[in-house]
Amino acid sequence: MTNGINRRQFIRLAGFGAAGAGLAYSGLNPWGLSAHADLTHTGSGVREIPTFCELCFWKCGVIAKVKDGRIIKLEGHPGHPLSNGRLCPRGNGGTGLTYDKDRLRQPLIRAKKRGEDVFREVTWDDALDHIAEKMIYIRDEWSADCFALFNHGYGATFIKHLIKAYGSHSIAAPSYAQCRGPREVGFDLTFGEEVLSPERTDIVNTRMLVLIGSHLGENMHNTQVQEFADAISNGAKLVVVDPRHSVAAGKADWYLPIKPATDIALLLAWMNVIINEDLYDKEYVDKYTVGFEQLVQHVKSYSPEKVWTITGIKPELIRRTAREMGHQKPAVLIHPGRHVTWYGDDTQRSRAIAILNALLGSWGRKGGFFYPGELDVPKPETPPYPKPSFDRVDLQIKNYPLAYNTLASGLCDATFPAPQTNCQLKAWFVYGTNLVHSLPKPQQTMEAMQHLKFLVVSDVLPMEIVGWADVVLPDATYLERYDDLHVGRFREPFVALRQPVIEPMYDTRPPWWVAKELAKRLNLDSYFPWDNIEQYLDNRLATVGLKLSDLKRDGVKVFPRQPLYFEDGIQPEFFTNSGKIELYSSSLAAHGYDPIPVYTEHGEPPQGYYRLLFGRAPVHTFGRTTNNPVLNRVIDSNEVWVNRRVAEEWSLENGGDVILKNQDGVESSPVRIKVTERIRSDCVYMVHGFGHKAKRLTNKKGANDSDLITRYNTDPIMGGTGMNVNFVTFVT
Ligand SMILES: Nc1nc2c(c(=O)[nH]1)N[C@H]1C(S)=C(S)[C@@H](COP(=O)(O)OP(=O)(O)OC[C@H]3O[C@@H](n4cnc5c(=O)[nH]c(N)nc54)[C@H](O)[C@@H]3O)O[C@H]1N2
Ligand SMILES: Nc1nc2c(c(=O)[nH]1)N[C@H]1C(S)=C(S)[C@@H](COP(=O)(O)OP(=O)(O)OC[C@H]3O[C@@H](n4cnc5c(=O)[nH]c(N)nc54)[C@H](O)[C@@H]3O)O[C@H]1N2
Ligand code: SF4
Ligand SMILES: [Mo]
Repeated sequence: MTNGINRRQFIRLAGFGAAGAGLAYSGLNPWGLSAHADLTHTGSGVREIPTFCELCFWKCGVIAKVKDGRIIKLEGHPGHPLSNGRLCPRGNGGTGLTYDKDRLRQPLIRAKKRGEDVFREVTWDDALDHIAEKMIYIRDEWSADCFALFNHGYGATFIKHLIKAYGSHSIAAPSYAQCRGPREVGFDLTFGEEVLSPERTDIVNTRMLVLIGSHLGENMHNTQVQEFADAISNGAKLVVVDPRHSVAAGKADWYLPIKPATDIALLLAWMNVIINEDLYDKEYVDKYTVGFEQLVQHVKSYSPEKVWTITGIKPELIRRTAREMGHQKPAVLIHPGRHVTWYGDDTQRSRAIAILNALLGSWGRKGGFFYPGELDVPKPETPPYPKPSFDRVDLQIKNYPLAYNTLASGLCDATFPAPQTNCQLKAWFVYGTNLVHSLPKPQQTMEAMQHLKFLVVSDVLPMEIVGWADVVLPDATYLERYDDLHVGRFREPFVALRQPVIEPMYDTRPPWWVAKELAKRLNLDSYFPWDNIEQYLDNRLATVGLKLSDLKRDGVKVFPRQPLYFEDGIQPEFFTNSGKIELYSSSLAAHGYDPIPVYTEHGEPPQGYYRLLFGRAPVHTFGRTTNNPVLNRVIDSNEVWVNRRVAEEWSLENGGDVILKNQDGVESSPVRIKVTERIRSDCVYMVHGFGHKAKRLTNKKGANDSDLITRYNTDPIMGGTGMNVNFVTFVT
């Protein structure tokens, strides 16, 4: 096992995995899909069918090679802007999901106590009738808003539409309050726009990239990593700020091994140098920003000398890197990161990143942040959704005035009896998110589920969350189904099609079909004014002059590039209170928060404890791929990174196993030790997603970071859950 992956070896394994799996391919087509008669044939009976990936949320274009109804290979779509002809290793290994022998095969209804993971097999009619009955009961007895939807992934589109049509707007994904929410709020407060996904970062054209924790190369979002490699080979300067010497740090011109939780101080010190030495973009700052004078006053106290004592980064290094930023501006990108819910002051850290970018004039500039292309592909008209019966349920308990999206953690909190609120959630529909792994405080999530009247889970594998369901819906995988069109906004706007490259295996069904069938049972047919998905897609594509048959053949249609930067015609417009880039935020001031970010101290690990940090492995996506037999041939477990000096103190041996125990006495499963100089001595690190406990999953190796996250700091501005605040020690 190795973290470095050999691409050629990997592709060979991917092919082997697919061929090695036993297939129960069904030629039956009971829910109205036409055969793939019009798809491209190549010689030797291999068909090449375009679609897009769902192994993570980047949505790369895929070409599936299919022979005799079996997928033999997945390759990058050469014409798709998010893949450029290549997939990341996870995408290559997608067959391992479809052909995973552990897959859910049949709808299930709970047979014993909730959480005991014992079920009986039922028909789709039984399962759907049961769900519809419960949805009506919850709406009649309380209100539709008491039926929440947790979702992640593109398959949820029609389920979301169904839940809104039914009358609930209690809908959330852990990709907001547990991931990029604080970044979007921080950038929106500053520039009046969000960073979005895929990120609008012009990495390929940058002359200087600053990565603050963003571990590109381990975080494998495809085109970002491709552009990162291009930028480096084009000579872009690279600064990596990370307590751990990441893969990206190995490429860096300057590596700053920062003390965890002190990044805001470093960002303010960089601003201090850039302002003091007149290195900022004066014309840009004068023209487009407000609050410069307040910022000048504010950063005075963050001298490199003082910040050295906070961050451990030497003043010369702070000055040297700041000067380089000034020299390379405006083609400098202080990367906004993605998973930014670290310490609870994450909106403020994101604000600090946004402000530094503004000083360097990089927003709306080549090599900084571009303006993604726009494309409107209208959906068919349906009746308006019913009005919510009360204000957002997640905000009933504690208000976060600047949370633009519903908080998954907030919905979980609102499931507990709370007399002061006018609604306690009574039921959950969980689509494509393993809440026991992705929300902090898993014990609390499990307790919340015991309060529910009803819980339905749609998944592809028997994950932890599935074990808690009353009804389990076995989803078709992304390679077996249509979903809604992906209207992508990158440098060019584009429309991409997800289509089945094989028929759904076993008794699985696509989510559009589930949504439409439930709508029938709930008298919501008018919200689904189409007979089958192909008709829906064809009609929607017609609004931009396309036909479904074209996209079935081509997979993607890319529209012409629009201006990307201010210099090529984007009108500088900022949708903030002042209409300018807000270095000083009037919204934050109005709500009683710091209008300019302030560094605040976070607790130190107690004696003998180390801060628990976590991240990604290049071949896995969270826990969703850690059972994938193809990807497990490369990495099938995680390890805990321990600094050499710490390992010596505790007599920990490289390659041995250890149990971690956190500050609340919670212990992990045994995990392999990696003794290394590549991490500071005040923290340890592991990859998230391993250590499954669900009984019907094959791979349970490694330890689960989520078990150890029994505390979090809530972001006071938008409710994000900062999870890097747990400390662990070793059980020896
Ligand atoms: N401890 C800890 N918690 C974290 C993170 C962390 O690093 N550590 N990361 C955070 C981040 S950045 C994010 S974005 C979130 C992600 O959180 P989640 O989106 O919850 O990610 P997963 O845990 O992978 O859960 C995905 C679930 O979807 C299922 N699934 C996969 N494909 C399909 C499909 O086609 N259909 C259906 N119906 N189900 C499918 C998988 O089997 C799995 O059960 O987690 C956050 N939480
Ligand atoms: N292969 C793969 N790629 C993925 C994913 C995946 O599951 N697998 N998930 C995708 C998703 S949804 C997301 S959100 C992204 C997440 O990826 P990123 O946004 O890049 O990463 P994070 O998880 O926030 O950060 C992990 C890194 O931050 C460092 N770090 C921890 N604490 C601190 C600190 O206090 N200061 C600094 N400067 N650094 C710190 C850790 O050492 C680690 O290197 O990855 C995406 N790409
Ligand atoms: S980055 Fe990888 S896993 Fe994510 S969509 Fe692209 S190929 Fe799939
Ligand atoms: Mo994420």
